Amino acid sequence: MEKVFHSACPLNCWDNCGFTVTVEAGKIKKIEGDADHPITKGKICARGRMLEKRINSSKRLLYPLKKVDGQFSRISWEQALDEIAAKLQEYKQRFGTTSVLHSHDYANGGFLTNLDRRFFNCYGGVTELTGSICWGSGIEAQRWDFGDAYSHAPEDLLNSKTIIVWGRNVARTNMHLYEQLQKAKKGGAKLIVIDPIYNATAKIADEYISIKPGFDGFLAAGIMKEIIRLHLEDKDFIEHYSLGFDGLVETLDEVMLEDIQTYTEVSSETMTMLAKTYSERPVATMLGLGMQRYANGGNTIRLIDALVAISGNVGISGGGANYANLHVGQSFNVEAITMPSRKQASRTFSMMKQAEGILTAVDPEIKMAVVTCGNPLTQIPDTNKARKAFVSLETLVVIDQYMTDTAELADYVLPVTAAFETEDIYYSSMYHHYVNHGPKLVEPPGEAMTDAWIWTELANRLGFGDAFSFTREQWLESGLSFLHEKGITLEQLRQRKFAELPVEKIPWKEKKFQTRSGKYEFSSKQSPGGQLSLSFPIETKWTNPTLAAKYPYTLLTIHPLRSNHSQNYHLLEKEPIVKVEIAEDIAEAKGLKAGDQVRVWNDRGEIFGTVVLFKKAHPGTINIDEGIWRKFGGPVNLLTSDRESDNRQGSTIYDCLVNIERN
Ligand SMILES: Nc1nc2c(c(=O)[nH]1)N[C@H]1C(S)=C(S)[C@@H](COP(=O)(O)OP(=O)(O)OC[C@H]3O[C@@H](n4cnc5c(=O)[nH]c(N)nc54)[C@H](O)[C@@H]3O)O[C@H]1N2
Ligand SMILES: Nc1nc2c(c(=O)[nH]1)N[C@H]1C(S)=C(S)[C@@H](COP(=O)(O)OP(=O)(O)OC[C@H]3O[C@@H](n4cnc5c(=O)[nH]c(N)nc54)[C@H](O)[C@@H]3O)O[C@H]1N2
Ligand code: SF4
Ligand SMILES: [Mo]
Repeated sequence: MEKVFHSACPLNCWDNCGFTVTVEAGKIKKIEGDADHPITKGKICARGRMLEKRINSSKRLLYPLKKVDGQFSRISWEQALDEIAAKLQEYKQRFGTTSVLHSHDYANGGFLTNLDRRFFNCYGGVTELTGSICWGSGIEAQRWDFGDAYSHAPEDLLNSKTIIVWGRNVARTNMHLYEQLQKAKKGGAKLIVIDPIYNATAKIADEYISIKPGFDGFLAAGIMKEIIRLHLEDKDFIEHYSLGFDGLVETLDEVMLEDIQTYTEVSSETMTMLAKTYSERPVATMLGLGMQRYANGGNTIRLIDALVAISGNVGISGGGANYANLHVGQSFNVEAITMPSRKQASRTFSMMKQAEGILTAVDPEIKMAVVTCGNPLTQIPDTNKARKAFVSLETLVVIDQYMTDTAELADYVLPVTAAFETEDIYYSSMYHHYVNHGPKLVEPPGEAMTDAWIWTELANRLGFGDAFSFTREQWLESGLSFLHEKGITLEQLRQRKFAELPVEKIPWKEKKFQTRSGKYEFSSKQSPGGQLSLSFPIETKWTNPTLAAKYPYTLLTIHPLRSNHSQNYHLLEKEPIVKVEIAEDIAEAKGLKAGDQVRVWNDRGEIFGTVVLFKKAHPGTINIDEGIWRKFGGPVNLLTSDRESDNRQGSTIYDCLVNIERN
């Protein structure tokens, strides 16, 4: 007999959809959208539906594996846990706890995936990762400007006169925003898309502005120069609620509009048009993550924030510099789960520099790494360096559902449950402010166990089992403790499927900011961010002409349509290939046509693939989607750099010059 249950999408995504899941004879049969969900309203994407395949696939890891003489063989949980615990004990005694690295990303939005941090804190504190390849530069930038990164509630978009989608691939990555855009357009709002790629969102825009990758900060500066020249700035906001406007003006004075036109390859008329548009409030700016993955990423977001602020679009309905919504995550008691007070030692590497850290750390060296919710061999920059680093470890433990590029290098691979095989709550600090509940619906295959069980078993062996003697219910309840007074409890979530979190719908409405000064900080010598600067990406003809002569094209590596990063490629019906999308001018210059086999390379590596012509892409632009497994010819991170961005919290993976030739 079929039965239908509620659940939620676990994938790292803007949308955090509500699901209905059909179960028959103990198996997941079908995943659909939950029509009751107030934001996602019954619609989900192919990645969500494909979770059925991810759960039921015969390629799932079923047993603990140990590598001996280069070959994996099945071992018992008892043996795996005893041996891993013994290694952890040995490294702690011989070298200290920071000789162990915890490498992770955020592949599963379940709250209890945070228990990995509890484990490593109770162990004594390991080498941890800071910053983020994903959104790090922009988050840090908004902390400097506003004090935190908050967005307007999705429904507020319908109050906007103009919506500017700036570097977000909405139709592909954020489907419910795409629906909102269509609705807003029907209601009369104007849609402008700024992106080097003429993507599906650009196609529905009233204006599409093609920009040279990495130069959005300059574009924002150009628009601000025009706003000031035309006396369109919001003087009241600047005078009463901000700090450092003079510093901003000084920065803007450093560059002429003509130069901005040259760098951005956007006309000055367009900048004037945008200046006028921004002054006709309310304008909602929907920032994406693409444009901050450059060496100047922090300054880029700061300059766009400044544009939103001087045009009077902060704290008003229909406005906002909407980038992420950390207020969502702040609703949960994360510390109750991670127990930071138990940490005695600490060392950090940035997420971007984890391979470099493994290769160069001394006192202590990194002896062991444990990978959770991440696939660094595919997803972190500079794959050749990553491979060298992860291979160099004495002990590598990977906890995953599949034999990924990273798992293949491991000494121990531990099979973990997937969503629907265990209860959790799901939220995303990216778009909307609802938390969703996901019950346990089916038994895991083989001997796959929950992350929580693995940590508990290891903790028992290492003598801190007391910190793990709780049930899943107790942990979930303590994570929800800030919300109990609002009536949000696990029991309530189980019954109602989701809950609206007490998150400000129009952030900064009172114009009281969370910066040290309490004001919006454009640029200030006292502020932690200091002076704003107009800076370049690092791999350009302006900053490195020799490199640009050798590698004349900009490589973007955007998120794939049908996969969440590396999670779905191996489940697609047709075996994936590396598609090399090239702008028309490159095809012409190199005499390439669709279907040609090419090599794309730079000093860091090379990748081979098949040409796809990129209609109306910004001249000189190539894209290869991220996430492709090594066995399918990837990953494109073979070409990207592990440099950190200007504020050191973000990656520079799109700041990447390459060359291309027929293979
Ligand atoms: N289908 C799908 N959806 C996803 C994901 C996925 O893997 N697959 N991943 C999820 C995750 S973790 C994230 S972080 C989000 C990311 O969501 P997005 O921010 O939408 O995605 P990105 O692929 O990072 O790139 C966004 C856009 O930035 C543009 N871009 C690149 N460089 C520049 C630039 O210099 N200037 C401007 N203006 N635009 C630029 C690209 O052309 C692209 O259109 O998506 C989430 N949703
Ligand atoms: N070149 C390039 N590189 C990029 C990006 C880009 O745009 N271009 N995007 C970056 C971005 S935005 C992000 S967010 C990162 C994503 O990087 P990752 O999070 O590393 O990538 P994923 O492929 O989503 O997932 C990693 C692994 O987690 C496993 N997993 C899923 N659920 C669980 C669980 O419950 N427990 C455990 N232990 N494992 C689980 C999956 O099976 C998968 O193998 O990649 C970054 N890398
Ligand atoms: S991947 Fe994103 S859009 Fe797709 S179902 Fe999951 S949350 Fe929804
Ligand atoms: Mo991400």
